[in-house]
Amino acid sequence: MSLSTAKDLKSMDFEAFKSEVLNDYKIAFESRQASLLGRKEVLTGKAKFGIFGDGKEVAQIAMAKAFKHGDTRSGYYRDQTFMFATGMNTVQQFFAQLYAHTDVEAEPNSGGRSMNGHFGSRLLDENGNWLPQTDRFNSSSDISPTAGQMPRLLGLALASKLYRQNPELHQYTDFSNKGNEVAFGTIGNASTSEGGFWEVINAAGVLQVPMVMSVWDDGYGISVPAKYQTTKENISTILKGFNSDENGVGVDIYNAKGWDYAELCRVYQEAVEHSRTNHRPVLIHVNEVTQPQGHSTSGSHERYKSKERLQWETDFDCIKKMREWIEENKLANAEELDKIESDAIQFVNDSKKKAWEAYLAPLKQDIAEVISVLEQFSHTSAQEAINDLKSTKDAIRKDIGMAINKVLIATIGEDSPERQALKNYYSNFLNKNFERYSSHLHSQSSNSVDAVAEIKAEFNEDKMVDGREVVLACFDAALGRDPRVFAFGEDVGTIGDVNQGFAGMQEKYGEIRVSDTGIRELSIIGQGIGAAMRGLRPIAEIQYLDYLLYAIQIMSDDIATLQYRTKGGQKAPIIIRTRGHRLEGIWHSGSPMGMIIHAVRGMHVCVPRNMTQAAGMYNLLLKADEPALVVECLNGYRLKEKMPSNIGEFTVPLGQPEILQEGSDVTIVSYGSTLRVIQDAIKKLSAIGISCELIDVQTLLPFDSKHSIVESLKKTNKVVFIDEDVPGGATSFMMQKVLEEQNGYNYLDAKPLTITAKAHRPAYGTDGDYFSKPNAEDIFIAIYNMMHDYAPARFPEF
Ligand SMILES: Cc1ncc(C[n+]2csc(CCOP(=O)(O)OP(=O)(O)O)c2C)c(N)n1
Ligand SMILES: [Mg+2]
Repeated sequence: MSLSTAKDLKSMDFEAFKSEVLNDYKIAFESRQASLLGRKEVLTGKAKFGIFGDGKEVAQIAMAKAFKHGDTRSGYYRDQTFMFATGMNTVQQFFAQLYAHTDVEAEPNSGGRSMNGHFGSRLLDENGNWLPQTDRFNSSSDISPTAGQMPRLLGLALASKLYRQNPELHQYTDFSNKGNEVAFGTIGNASTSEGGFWEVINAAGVLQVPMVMSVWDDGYGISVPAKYQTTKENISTILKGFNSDENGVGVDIYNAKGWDYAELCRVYQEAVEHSRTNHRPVLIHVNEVTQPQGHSTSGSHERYKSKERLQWETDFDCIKKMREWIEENKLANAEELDKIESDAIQFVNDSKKKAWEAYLAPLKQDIAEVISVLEQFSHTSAQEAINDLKSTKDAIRKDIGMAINKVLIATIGEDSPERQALKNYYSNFLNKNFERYSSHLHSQSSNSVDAVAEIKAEFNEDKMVDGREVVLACFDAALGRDPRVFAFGEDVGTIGDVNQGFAGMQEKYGEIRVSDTGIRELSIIGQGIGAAMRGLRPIAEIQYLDYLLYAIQIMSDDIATLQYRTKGGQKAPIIIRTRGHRLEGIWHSGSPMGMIIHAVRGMHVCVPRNMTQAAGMYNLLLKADEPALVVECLNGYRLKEKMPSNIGEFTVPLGQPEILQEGSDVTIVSYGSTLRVIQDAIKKLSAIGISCELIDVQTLLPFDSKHSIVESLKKTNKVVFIDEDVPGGATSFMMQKVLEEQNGYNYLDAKPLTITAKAHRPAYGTDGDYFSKPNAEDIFIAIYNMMHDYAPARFPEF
């Protein structure tokens, strides 16, 4: 479609103008039809859930007109019209998602993984490499948590600022044309109640980034009206203080009515132009929006909207209003418009049918195939299974799985070639469905962390330096080597972070590369996510591990799911740097590693014991294309380490434990700051003849990819897992990995142990720490008792 602006519309000749308007009407009308038919598909059982963009069509047509190649969207489930108008989705693809078609050609948003209305364009090719972004329209991939699109939006907009202000980035023309791209956000009125919305609006005002935020305001959030959502029931009224004025630049606020095509085109044109040219965040409050079919297929809006409201929604339906406007302005008569509408109905119907047939075709093929395998089987259960499959209307893969399993259960003990053939078929079937439903938790590209070659650290001289100087030298090398690398966080800029890991880096590389942020952990991470999606290499710092909780939601919902939810269509190789485990008090010495690793499967989680290991992990991560969290040891910055001579190059591979000390009686598995405490205990144990093998896992995710720890158990036949997390935290995870996954239970002569911190947060002060966290004495006693149980004669009661 043509994407001329409202200004262009005026200068166009009448025929071109008319044809553009009618094309807009056609798209809006088709989108409405898609909503109406989509809902029917759910109600008749062909799809499981539906949420649609009815009532928002005209505003999105206007937004699409201002959207240019290279721009990016971060929005939510109401945006189908925008996706149609920009060509990022076809109507057929929209229905393919409704049916959960698992082919990314048919369903490019998510390969059938996300429910309908969760949009996203393919930013990667089938090998996981970046596609160009500047020659096309882009959409980041939607998530369901309301306002979850906000943090990422900030980073998408910030990337333009970096690309504009740092001339060294001008070479990356696939990602940006000198920062002229705008990031478009959309959000529902009720979702502006979320903290993330306010955090990002404020941060965008501080950062002055090209972000165009649209609020689709239908007065409700499911059933809850604006009265309970928004002060003064009006988001743009209360945002007025953000407007640029004599006190400075801010976020400029615009208003438009959701049914007023001409006004919407004008406002979008003006607001987006302002944002693009001046790199200014703007917010467009699109008011008087309707939701003709109610919130979703889960219920009807007659339950909570008054008769008057329902009547108003009918009268001010944007498509009805647009049609009236076209007729009033004599751009088309009723007959022409009727024709557009009937063609649109036909087109959407056809698209829906094609999507359904395309969705069914591979299923039918799978069913025919399994039936032919089952037909080889003489057992009665096979005939029953065939009958079940044949009699199930629109059978799905679950039915196939159930049918095969039923036959295998009925024929347990039968050793026939037919049964073997069915077992083979079953395992093939499970593999194919693993690919369909479980692939791409991590990068499968040639830049995955596993693909990066190991380069060992080298040491020319024995000079010892403070640990913080090692990470500093690593960051200095990274910033010097690659203009895409930039770092930011609280106190990262002027003072170079609270522990001086970036000391002097802002002076050396400029404020655009090394910067301070406000205290806003959620959007610090979002800043990194969006920038990483536009080809940059952000190092986002969270000052202390204890404050990662403010960001864990977006790490879990957005970063960790990104590759998975797009079936390899998008990536955000952000590095999150933080420090933790041990220092002082309830909020400066937490080590909630179990909580973190359970929340962020899909990311890597590194727990380096010292700054040299940390530096090697940063070097590796910067060569790879995957997101990771690195938790440095808070009490390690002043400990002395040797400076590697190849500080910018050496890598520490992920998922490879290191044996720090060899021993023969007990295997101790741990990581991070605790290792130093364990080393004290080991000395005491060794003095009385207990030999410990100490293993540093180095990374919790991935965990010991080559199953090396079990080798130690084969020798010691005893294992202890130690950390500073709560009981049953990350130690239980390590235990499951070693005993179950690596079959370590086979080699045990003693009950496996975990030694952890107490269930409460650590108390303040040296004694608080001593009695809250595992100490050398606790560890000594626990391991001694283990040896006593095993060999009481040699090791009498403690
Ligand atoms: C964090 C979170 N809380 C609750 C929900 C459930 N939920 C989905 S949509 C919605 C209402 C959103 O209303 P609004 O932002 O006005 O968007 P609209 O649907 O009206 O366009 C709610 C509560 C959710 N998805 N995420
Ligand atoms: Mg709403």
